[in-house]
Amino acid sequence: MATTSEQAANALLVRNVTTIGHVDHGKTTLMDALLAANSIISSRMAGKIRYLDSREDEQQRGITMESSAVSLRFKVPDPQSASGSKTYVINMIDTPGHVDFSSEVSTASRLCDGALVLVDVVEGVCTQTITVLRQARLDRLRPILIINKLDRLITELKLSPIEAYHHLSQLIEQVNAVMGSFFAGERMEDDLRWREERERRLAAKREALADEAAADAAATPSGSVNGDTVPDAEADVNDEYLEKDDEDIYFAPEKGNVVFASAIDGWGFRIGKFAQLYASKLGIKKSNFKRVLWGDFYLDTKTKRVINHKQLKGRNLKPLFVQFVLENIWAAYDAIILNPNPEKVSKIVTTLNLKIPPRDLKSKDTRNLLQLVFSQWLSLSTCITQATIDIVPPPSSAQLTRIPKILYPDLLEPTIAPTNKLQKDLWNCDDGEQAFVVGYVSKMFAVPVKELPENKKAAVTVEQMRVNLKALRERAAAAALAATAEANGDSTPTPVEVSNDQRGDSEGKEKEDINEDEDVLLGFARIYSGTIRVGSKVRCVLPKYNNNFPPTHPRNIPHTTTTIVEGLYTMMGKDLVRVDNVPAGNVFAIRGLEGQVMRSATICAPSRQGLVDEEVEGGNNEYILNLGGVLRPIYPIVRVALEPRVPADMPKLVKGLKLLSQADPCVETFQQQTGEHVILTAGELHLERCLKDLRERFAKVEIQASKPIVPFRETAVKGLLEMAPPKYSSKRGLVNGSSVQGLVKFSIRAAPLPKSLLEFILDNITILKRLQRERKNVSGSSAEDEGQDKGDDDDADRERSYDDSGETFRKPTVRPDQFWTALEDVCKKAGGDWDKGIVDRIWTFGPHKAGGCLLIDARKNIKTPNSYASSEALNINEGGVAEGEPGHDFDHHVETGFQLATFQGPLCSEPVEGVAYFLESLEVASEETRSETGAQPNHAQVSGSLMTAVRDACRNGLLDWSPRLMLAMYSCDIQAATDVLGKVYGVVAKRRGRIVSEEMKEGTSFFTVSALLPVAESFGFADDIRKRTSGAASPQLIFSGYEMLDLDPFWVPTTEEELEDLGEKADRENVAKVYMDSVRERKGLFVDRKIVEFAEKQRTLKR
Ligand SMILES: Nc1nc2c(ncn2[C@@H]2O[C@H](COP(=O)(O)OP(=O)(O)OP(=O)(O)O)[C@@H](O)[C@H]2O)c(=O)[nH]1
Ligand SMILES: [Mg+2]
Repeated sequence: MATTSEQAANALLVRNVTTIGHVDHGKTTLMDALLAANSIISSRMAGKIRYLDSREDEQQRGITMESSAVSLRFKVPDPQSASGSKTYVINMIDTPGHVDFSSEVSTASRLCDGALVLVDVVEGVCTQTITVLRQARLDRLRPILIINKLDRLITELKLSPIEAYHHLSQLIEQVNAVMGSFFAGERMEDDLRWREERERRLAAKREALADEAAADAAATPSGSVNGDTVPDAEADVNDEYLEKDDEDIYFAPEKGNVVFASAIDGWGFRIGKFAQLYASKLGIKKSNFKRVLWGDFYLDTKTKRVINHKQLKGRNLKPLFVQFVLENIWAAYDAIILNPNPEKVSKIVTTLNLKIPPRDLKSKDTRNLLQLVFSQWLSLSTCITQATIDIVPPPSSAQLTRIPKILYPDLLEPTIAPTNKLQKDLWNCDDGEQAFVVGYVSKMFAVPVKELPENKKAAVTVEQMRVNLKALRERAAAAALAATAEANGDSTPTPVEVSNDQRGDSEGKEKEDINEDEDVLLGFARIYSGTIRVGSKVRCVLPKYNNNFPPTHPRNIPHTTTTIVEGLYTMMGKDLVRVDNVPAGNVFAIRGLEGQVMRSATICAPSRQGLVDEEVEGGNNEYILNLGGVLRPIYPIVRVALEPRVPADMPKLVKGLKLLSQADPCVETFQQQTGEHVILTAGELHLERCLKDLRERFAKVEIQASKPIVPFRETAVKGLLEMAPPKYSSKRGLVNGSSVQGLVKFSIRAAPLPKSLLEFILDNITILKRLQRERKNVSGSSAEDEGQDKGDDDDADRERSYDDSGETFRKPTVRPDQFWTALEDVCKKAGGDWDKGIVDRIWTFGPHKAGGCLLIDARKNIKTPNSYASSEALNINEGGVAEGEPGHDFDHHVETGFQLATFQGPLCSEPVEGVAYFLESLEVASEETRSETGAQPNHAQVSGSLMTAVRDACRNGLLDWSPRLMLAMYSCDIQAATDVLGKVYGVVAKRRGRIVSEEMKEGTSFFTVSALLPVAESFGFADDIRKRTSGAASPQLIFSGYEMLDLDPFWVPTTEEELEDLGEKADRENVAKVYMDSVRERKGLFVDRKIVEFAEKQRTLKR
């Protein structure tokens, strides 16, 4: 019997693949077909039960929410091997397509070498299709395009074969356009890097030559050396830029990386299949025929030769693909379900040499018949398996290109030479006794303890019997099937019986007391080199471990732990199969990491033996490596506060939250300073799933959730007409203030940033953050730093970093070292106030020292103004304060006041963006005045009051302009048919969204509508739209940044016209004020609201 250890001994026979694609494009349905072929489910149920959607809510909603894995085995005929066949193990991970769960895609793609990219033939390329393709490209997965739901073209859209052909070629073109855009992006980067590299080399060469020349000159004093005469280094350096070939990134049916399928009807094919069927009939070599079966090639009926479109000469011929492929499929659909015709059906069955029981042929259940015919003729599982084996490389060769990319994310070359034993083992996927063991756990998932195979003996035996019985039956059928296929000259991979066999019974005995309801956390992992063994001791390297330092370095010590491997399993969807060891190249589940690993980790050991005790301490450390943390492609943005319905359940909730945050990489949980427990999720659907999990699995208590808390931003603009005259002084935004007893006086001026400047800063915010981090390290505030580094559990730390949650990741537009010069350029272009050398006077950014606000030191009477840019060069202390010089005594407090004011703006205490504050003057009262005032406040009092005074001045300065709220926005693409389009618009408008574009999808009656929608209005949007359009449209919301709501929240109608327009009661309320007040209310701030005291209708006197 095949056990994991045996079958996987040869890593050449392993393939690790994930299904990816937009939501509802049929990933899970496709997996059903594969599971049926492995007799895990019955083939009748395939496509209907969506077996891998094992959660109740997944089944109910028909949406996958968690990725799940299965190990499948297929026997493929192989004339070269002694037994005449080879058994391949295909580890498949099914991922969700909904954007809320896209972190599941990134965790899965880390573990795989290939990807089945599903695209619904009718919906075409959708937002998530692009996202997942990019993910696959980044992780260097070999993709196979699966164009699914072909049946819809026949039964729903009722296209003719030739129309369908054009539709298909357009679709493939679209997908290729996406691939091409990635490639172009990479090339640009590559090109840029190549240029830099070349410049560097040239410079080095010039330098060397100059040195030589100088040396010569020194030897012969009479010779004159002058910089210009240095020979041109240019000519020597090989400056050929090697154009990268982009051929291999595209999908093309003739290359065998495109599958045409209908997962629900259980069929799929690559053109090779049809080439094989017809080549001999036409007397053309199969390989030649395959090259022309897709594309504009035709069969000349007279000469019986294949011609291209130039030779067509106006004749009306059909492309080969239409003639030999599509028409056959269309005919079968027509005869079987569209216009049932038993005679035609039996003709088809005999022509194709299929074995269909007469009972089924006669049955009224035409769908069943359709599936029977097609699954024998164009078996989906056979096609997918064969494509996977052909296209996806085995781990041993895949790792050669994938691991270097993981270790050096900037790498553009396919691979580089290994530099040590560790790398050598990894590149080669070495599973030998002495190979270093390196595995990567990409996520943790929770399994009820009673579901573990070692704990469900009895259940499994019954199950096992069923499986075995079924397997017997299915095997007979499969044999028949293989016979047919072989008759057709097809190399059919036949499924191998599943071994749900129980291994490692000895370990099973050391069973702990099982608490029926408990969950255990398992790691979802892939082993890249060596063999991992149950019972061995391994080292867990946590994501914050820095590969540049040795493991003994104080920075790294907190980020490694050791643990004993308690159990290893291969996965069968929700079932696990226990194994003793797992060799390199496989995907598996591991038990024993609970409490050690939060979410992801690298597992290392020096050999199969595991860690021997003395090695833990020191000695050989070469095997230790961090394969990196999981990238977070989306930021969680929906935030709710939770509390248990029964207050006494609080500890259970806290424990549950901890488990949840471990089991789900995309959820953040922490306790706010107010004591509230808060979770941050990617979206509404994700939130629902988290709450369900908390209630039913992790906390098992009733939980109340607050209304979702949505982030806002505050800003100010120059109002068009309506701005009142400046409030505080003659100049707009200028506010004077002073500390207690007027000992320190200052004036500070707020001004809206020009758009270009703000955009530049926001684009490059990551650079600011980096500068900030570097500065922190230099200034030696290491105590704080260490504290932050220590744990992922540091709630305060996390809260801080998520207070500015809802950032979208923007790619910097400049390199860090060009930041200041580029900033200067932008300022110059902005002109006016900004073109007066402010860059050198930028003191700091805010909030959090890296945000969309500026503090500018505009004091005239100071010698060295505070400057972020130059302090960076000089390494002046944090914050850029040139201490020691007169006039700078209180700078630190001014800065803090600024940070406070920008972190909590005047409208509703949300962060401020796009405002600059100029510190115009700051005067400290002289000693004499101080003594005159009598009672001396101490320094702390002065500085404290100064801080608040600056904060208030900044806030008032902003309000002196026309304040604005900025709303977090979702972008969404909605696909809708023409008849429901109006309703879609209605729903979007009602929720204050706006349509950005609308496009008709060619060849269909579908429109793709792109809209922007405020996050605050988005709750229930998806449901609403689904209801209004009776399920025809289902949008996905993706956070797209902030957008200004151009309305002053304090605005009230004043002129008569406005009053007439809006009515005194302002029926149509000021939306900005409504948002502002709702946030204020939540935060317990002052809300200016008319409260109706006597809610009686006033009578008119006349009556
Ligand atoms: N007509 C037709 N419908 C299909 C086909 N494949 C899947 N479907 C249907 O499409 C819907 C979605 O299928 P799933 O397999 O759940 O899609 P998915 O890609 O796994 O969806 P998520 O996991 O939620 O992203 C189901 O109602 C299927 O019955 C197909 O080939 N033809
Ligand atoms: Mg699914």
